[in-house]
Amino acid sequence: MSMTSVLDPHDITKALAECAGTFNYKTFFVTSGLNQKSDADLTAVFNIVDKDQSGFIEREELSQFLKSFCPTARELNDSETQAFLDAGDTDHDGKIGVDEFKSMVKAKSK
Ligand SMILES: [Ca+2]
Repeated sequence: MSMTSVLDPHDITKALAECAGTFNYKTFFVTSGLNQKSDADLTAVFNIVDKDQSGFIEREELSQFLKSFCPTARELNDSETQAFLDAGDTDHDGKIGVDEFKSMVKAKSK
């Protein structure tokens, strides 16, 4: 399973371009089309981001989030990674589980 089997490559490119300066996870989820995907698709995406297959997206994997979509994309900086983690880590265990990931992706933007 690869990102491009779940998401349209053009949408990925567009979403990554929007993150060149500042990463906004809500914008990314919308532009990439992730927020419209099925549970099964989001599980597949989660499993790609969870590189070590631990069942969680840890801080290090989160900083590499954009690289999971395109190897040449940039890393998230510390404050972006922290904001992303804070947004998804509802049980405060310092990592993001699959249900937390899905909730974050599906959350309506305010
Ligand atoms: Ca992991």
